[in-house]
Amino acid sequence: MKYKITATALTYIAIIGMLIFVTTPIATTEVEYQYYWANDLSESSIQIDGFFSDWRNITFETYVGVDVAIGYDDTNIYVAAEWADNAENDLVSLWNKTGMIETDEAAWDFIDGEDDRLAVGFSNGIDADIWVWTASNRTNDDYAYEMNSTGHPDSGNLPFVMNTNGTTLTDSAKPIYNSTFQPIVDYNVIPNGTMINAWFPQTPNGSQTDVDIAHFFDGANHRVEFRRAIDTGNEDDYVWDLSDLSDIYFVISSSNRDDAEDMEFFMSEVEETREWYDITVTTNVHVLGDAKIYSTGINNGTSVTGLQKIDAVNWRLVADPLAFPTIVSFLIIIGSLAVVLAGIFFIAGKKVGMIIAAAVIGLVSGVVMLIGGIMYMSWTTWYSNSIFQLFEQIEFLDDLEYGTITLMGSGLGLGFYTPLIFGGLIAATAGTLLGLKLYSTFSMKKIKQEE
Ligand SMILES: [Ca+2]
Ligand SMILES: [Ca+2]
Ligand SMILES: [Ca+2]
Ligand SMILES: [Ca+2]
Repeated sequence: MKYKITATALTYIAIIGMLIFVTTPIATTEVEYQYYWANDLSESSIQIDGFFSDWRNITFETYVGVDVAIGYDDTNIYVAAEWADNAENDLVSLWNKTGMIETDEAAWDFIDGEDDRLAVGFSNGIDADIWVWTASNRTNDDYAYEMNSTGHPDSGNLPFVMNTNGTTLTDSAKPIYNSTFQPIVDYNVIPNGTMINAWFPQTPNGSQTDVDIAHFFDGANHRVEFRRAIDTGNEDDYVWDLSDLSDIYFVISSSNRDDAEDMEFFMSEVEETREWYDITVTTNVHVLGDAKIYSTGINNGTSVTGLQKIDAVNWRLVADPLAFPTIVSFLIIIGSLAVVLAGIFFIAGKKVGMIIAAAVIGLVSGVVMLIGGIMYMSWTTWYSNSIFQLFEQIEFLDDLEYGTITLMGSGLGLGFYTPLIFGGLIAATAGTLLGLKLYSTFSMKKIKQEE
């Protein structure tokens, strides 16, 4: 009699467990919205080598024709930028001697250069750090040229020497070095038609060597990677905390065949960062593969609730027929058959049969959780990659045009752990009962034999 009661109880527990699993959220997830240019790269091990395989999981966005991604880890800030260009141009501007005006006063034409260039930086309206790459050798291969938003360079040797007697290359300026970078002592002896570089490379040092850089041109695209310590220790470098982007602006500028007249560029301000979203997402993945997402969020500090839900989104099951919900569905069908089997045994009064059926139910529930656990990592990866597209359908999030959704935590809700808890309990209890039953059966036989 006690086996009958136990088996009946186990069967009900198994059914209730599965029902709870089917009807409760599979994961309750907190999602924090971050702007694309504040990627936490702690897990990404970025190499400054001009290749972007190390950025493959990071969201790039396009501004002024440049695909750009920005991030940080505990010690560094990183920027990766890629833009289309059909030729690598690296010519600096030139002086061309056209004749003599007076005995010691030559006439010069300024010949525009053709230099490809990218400048990126951060600004808070007061402090700014701008990092410049040029294809020409007026900037160093290993370090970006560093300046502030008014074009004032960081201290230390600059990566170039401008060949001018003034502070500009034009406006009645003239070269002071000859073609071999020697000071010009006699302008008369330079033949007419002589071209002299308006820039010469120089090895940078000091605060001009804080930004590591690497470049690669593949014939169709320039790629540049930058890395700088968050805190360089130099007075002319601001300590940027990209994990708190309040009032920080990213600025960017690029050009094809720049005239190489100066190092000052108009920088486009990319994005304010005052808006910050904390989004709580509850998913309810039914075993047939539909998803419903309910969201509440905070927009600019204002709580936004009562949102649209997205239903009948045939995710996962469509993309991957062997996905988690499908396997769960399959196992639950087996479990249900086992329940029916248990019922038949129950009516027939077969104790061992009921316990075996209960054990099968328990094991099936346990396997649901096991497979669920195995699938969980890929599922959460897919989830974090895909959920932003779903968010875009939510009206209040329409303006979240740029960004990545970071999955901050997995569900601790009943839904996901129900099969483990119920399945584990049932399997353990049923297994123990089965063992006891077999033990007592064999003991009885032994006693009978001894008699
Ligand atoms: Ca790289
Ligand atoms: Ca070019
Ligand atoms: Ca610096
Ligand atoms: Ca600086």
